[in-house]
Amino acid sequence: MNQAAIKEQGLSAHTGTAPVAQPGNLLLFARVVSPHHPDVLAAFRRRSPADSAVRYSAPPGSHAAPPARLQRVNPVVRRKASRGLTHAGLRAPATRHPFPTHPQEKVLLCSPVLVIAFAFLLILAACSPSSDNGNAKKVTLHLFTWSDYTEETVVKEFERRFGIHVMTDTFGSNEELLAKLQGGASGYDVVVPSDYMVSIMIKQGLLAELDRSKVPNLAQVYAHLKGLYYDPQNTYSIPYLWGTTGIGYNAEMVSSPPQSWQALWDERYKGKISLLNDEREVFSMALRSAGESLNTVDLVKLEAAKVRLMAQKPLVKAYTSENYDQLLISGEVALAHGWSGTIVRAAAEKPSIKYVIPQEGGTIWQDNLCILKTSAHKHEAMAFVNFLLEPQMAAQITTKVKYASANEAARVLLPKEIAQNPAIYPSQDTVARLEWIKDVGETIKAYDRAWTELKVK
Ligand code: SPD
Repeated sequence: MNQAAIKEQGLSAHTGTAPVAQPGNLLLFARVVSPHHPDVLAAFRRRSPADSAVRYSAPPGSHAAPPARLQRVNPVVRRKASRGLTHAGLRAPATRHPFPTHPQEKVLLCSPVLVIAFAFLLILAACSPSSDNGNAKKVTLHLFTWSDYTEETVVKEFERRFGIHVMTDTFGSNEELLAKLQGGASGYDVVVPSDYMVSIMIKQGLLAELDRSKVPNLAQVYAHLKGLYYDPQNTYSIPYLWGTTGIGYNAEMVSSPPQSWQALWDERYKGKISLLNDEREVFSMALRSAGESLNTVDLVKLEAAKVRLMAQKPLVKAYTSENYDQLLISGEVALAHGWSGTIVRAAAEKPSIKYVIPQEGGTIWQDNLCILKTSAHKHEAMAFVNFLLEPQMAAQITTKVKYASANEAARVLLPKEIAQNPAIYPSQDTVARLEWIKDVGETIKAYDRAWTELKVK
């Protein structure tokens, strides 16, 4: 990280700690094998950043690190282990061997051959590209976020200003995010769960408490978006982007603008309807279409919603959260259950596409920047979170992704057609018809069963 950026963020400098060559260690090697022995050289090479344990840190902007890989290898642990550091960043106590104990060893230690070998190894270690001697390795932050949620120029600017790489992986639903983390994906630093998922992740102990003094831009977040039910003190989450769930439609393909969720059961649009591939969102739509709360824990109501969704299934072309904008643009679907920003983006490409929130109301949601408890780069992660909330950056992100920024100061920097677009920044009246998805506790198992039945049958 460059020094100015470190100062700006009040971060402590990472100077690279572990000298590779430890004379005691080298002598221990020398006691048992020749310094030219391939094993000795290999022992040094293993410290190289080009080592396979760390090689997945691809260049910035690359999407090359598959989560499965992250599950297999926690590079931080491996890297620290190879430098003799514990996971907590402390130096592991050196193993002290009784030395020298044998008269022959004393002779060996005095031999000129050994002195030369020792000098050779010291030079080798000093020249090794893996040496940490003063050359701090660039930190790579791993961001796990929604697809189509990143503004590349903003990320590049962060990398340039802070000297930190950012690698991005994406997910399509909160449940996918949670499943990957529960499945052991351990290399991520910053994640972007929605409201109810923040509360679940807090309960499961997955999130780190934030040092809010490192996120001064939190002060610029709209007061009504802070301290929400899922994290009342914003101890673990920083509001990022928010939006609504409604229907995107192609006005050239439907007889009239849909007023009700019932439009998604209209036989005339058989095969021309897409639904989000998102358990809670799909049940929210089905529950609200019957006038129920989208957080019902009443199993009878939930079952009735499932029956309605089953009946609707033959009309549905696809359950997708990732390409319904393209389906709308290409005319493959006429009606898409979807998120505000994604549909506004489609509308920017094809003006006959519109967005509506049905009269029965639907979901309001907020996605949040959180740092995982397992993150090895919490200071850098907080710098990143704060950076994304700089008004200029936040405005740039919203201009691209078309979701409302939580940053109040960003709104005045937005082009008028975004700042005043009611599909992006809905009116108070619209918001009054909307409901937040909440953690339904144990009832989630019934939702999971119903969702699985719907998807497999
Ligand atoms: N393509 C990005 C969409 C982000 C949507 N987050 C919304 C979650 C609502 N439950």
